[in-house]
Amino acid sequence: MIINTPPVFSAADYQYMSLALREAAKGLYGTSPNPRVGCVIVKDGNIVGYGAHLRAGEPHAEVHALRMAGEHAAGADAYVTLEPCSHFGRTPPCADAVVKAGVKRVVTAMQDPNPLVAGNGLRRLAEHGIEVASGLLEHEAKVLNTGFISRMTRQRPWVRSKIAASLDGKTGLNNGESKWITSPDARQHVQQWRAQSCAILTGVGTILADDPLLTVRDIDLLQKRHGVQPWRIIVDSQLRTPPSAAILQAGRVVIVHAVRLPEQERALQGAGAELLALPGEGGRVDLTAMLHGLAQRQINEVMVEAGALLNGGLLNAGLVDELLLYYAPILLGGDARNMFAMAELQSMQQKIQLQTLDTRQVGVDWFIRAKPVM
Ligand code: AOF
Ligand code: ZN
Repeated sequence: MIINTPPVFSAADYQYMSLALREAAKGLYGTSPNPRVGCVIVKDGNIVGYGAHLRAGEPHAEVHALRMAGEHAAGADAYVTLEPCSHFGRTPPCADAVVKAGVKRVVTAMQDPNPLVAGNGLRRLAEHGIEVASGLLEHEAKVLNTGFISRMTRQRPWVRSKIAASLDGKTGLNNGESKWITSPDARQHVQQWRAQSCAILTGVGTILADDPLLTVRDIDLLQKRHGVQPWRIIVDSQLRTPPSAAILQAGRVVIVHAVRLPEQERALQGAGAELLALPGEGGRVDLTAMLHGLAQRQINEVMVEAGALLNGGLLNAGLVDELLLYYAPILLGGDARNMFAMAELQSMQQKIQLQTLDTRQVGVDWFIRAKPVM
């Protein structure tokens, strides 16, 4: 079997896979719940076809590329950022289409973590005498599909907590005032994270304090999402969300609660919300169960835009995969309004270690992307 031996790739292989990854990135905002996948087909050193998966239910990347290549696909090399699928989903198996087109060699960046595929696609190609190699620019392909991989392998979405704070780590004033700490540039940056998320997660405290919409406002980004707003998920153990809350107006809202209050539940459903009852310890929502519930709803990537309580709860439970921190060059002082509700540490050994993934200036603000080291 060729699949697990590390093959040696040529410089041309790297080049074509890079192009396939650029194709895949076209699906950054629009393929959910499917992965972002790109494909490039090369015959005698010429690119004869390319394509990306753009929307669930529509053709996969390989199908677009094969259609463009037509008869030139026979004897060609295909570069795909994900193992071609072998199952009937909303669309028929790509592996069969690749075989039928007479492709000679298939290079993939990564295996499909979907248990319905998981190596079967590559195996099917190899069984038909197609030369198969996997693992080229695998890291880049995985980064593009962190959320999909997380849902398939951990049965929970990838969780990014976004927090805007002053340089002394305060998210607002004690009197509740919190608009606007960071600059319009930072807020535009945030729009891109929102736009690539399947859901925005917040707490009822934020709803009561700010009455936010948590929608994608950027028209171009919303268009790339086919006009579909991300789900908005509200953690609201005691069902305190008012049915008049602005967030309910745009639809696609799930309220996750712990108590049962039939009348309030009916009022919120009447206002368009879906309800998910997940009672946990101390009358609070079980956050781990909630993330599993979101994965069951095919949510790959979650962005948390919440206050210290929910951010702290998720962090303490080890459920935050990434922090997106925006620091404004201001100082706010005070001794409340921290970024995370966390118990006072007794020793430095209890600290939460972060691994920095990215630092950059965004307008006048600083952006730090970091990963808690578990
Ligand atoms: C590929 N190429 O471009 C994509 C793949 O419901 P369907 O038919 O769209 O199938 C979705 C599954 O197919 C998805 O969970 C993943 O395993 C795979 N996605 N496969 O060969 C593509 N988007
Ligand atoms: Zn497919």
